[in-house]
Amino acid sequence: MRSVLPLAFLAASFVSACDSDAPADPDARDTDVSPEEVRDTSPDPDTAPSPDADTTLVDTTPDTVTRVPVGPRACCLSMEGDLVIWSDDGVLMLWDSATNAFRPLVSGPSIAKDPVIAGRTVIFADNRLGDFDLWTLNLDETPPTPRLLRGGPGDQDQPVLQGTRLVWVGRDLAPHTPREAEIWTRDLAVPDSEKQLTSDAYEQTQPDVSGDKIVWADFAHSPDAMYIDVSDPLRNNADIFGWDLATSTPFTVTDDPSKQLRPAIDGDTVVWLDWRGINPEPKYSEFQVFVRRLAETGPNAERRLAWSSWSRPELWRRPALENDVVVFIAEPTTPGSGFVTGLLAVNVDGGAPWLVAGSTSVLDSVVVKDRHAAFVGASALGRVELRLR
Ligand SMILES: [Ca+2]
Ligand SMILES: [Ca+2]
Repeated sequence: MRSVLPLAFLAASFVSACDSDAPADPDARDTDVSPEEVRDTSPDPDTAPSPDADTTLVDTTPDTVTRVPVGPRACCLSMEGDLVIWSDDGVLMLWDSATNAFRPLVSGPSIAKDPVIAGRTVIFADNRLGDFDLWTLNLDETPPTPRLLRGGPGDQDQPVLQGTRLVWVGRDLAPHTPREAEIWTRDLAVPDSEKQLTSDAYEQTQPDVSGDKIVWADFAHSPDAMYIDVSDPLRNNADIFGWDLATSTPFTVTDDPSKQLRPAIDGDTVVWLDWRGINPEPKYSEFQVFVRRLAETGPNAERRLAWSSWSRPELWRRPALENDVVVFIAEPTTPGSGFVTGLLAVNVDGGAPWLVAGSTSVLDSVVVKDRHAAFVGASALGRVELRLR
């Protein structure tokens, strides 16, 4: 270790110096990534609304990609059927991919972010009352009118929604820092069903839900108890924890001593980004996609599905998971494709990842629903049928 550590810190400093105008490790909070710092604002020829827009993908992937032009700050999206909702510079946008019509759903002057949709219900975080609260609207209304769903001091944000099950992160207690972050949930169909699942001095973030199970990234075992924006490989060692609503008990997905973040759950299968075993330090040039089926325990229960070399932390995004297929944002390895990022898919049971769609700009988010994947990033938004392999 004596010979490794100085090298590690030298390398960490080097990364920090080279990347001084960007967050060293913004992976704990999507919304902390300043768009102008990490996203290419140049026109993206691959997403221009021309008939030839898709042809650049033909040689590398047979999947048909539908794309619409979006702004350089487009981020965070959700999908239900043909509808895709995302935040574009604080404005919530709605795209009906069946008719290729898109329009603003919630327009400033406040910032609307983190939209989720289930059925005709949309929930999002909005700071129009001074800090972020959870707001909701019904797409069947004309026009859909936002209503306050869950206010309170501090920020309430990062909602996830499956059916009527809502989960979010709330920093309700003063001084409302990440240390006060807790996981909250309620059933939208059941009055007075709100529950606070955590109560501690550590940061919880990036929740996801499937059925009775909720997972999140937890900083209880991290030296700083919360995400720290430094390029120190010994910091930010978050784990993946969860809560079973059926039994009202917590569970551990992984507490490996290295860093795990950005979990997604589908049924009893959980995937996340993982930095265990990556040498030499720092960890900031690579990441791995890991999986565990919750019924499996023991040394082989946590398995690596994919690995990607990428020195820009803004690429570390939450994988999407449905029916044992994981879709994640990474650097395509296809030579000469011109793609900066792409959607790659891999089966939970293993095998080589395949390219689903490529982008000439840096993608921000991916979701999968009903065998379709949707993605958004700098000047790029698309939806593609997910073909299995
Ligand atoms: Ca609030
Ligand atoms: Ca906490």
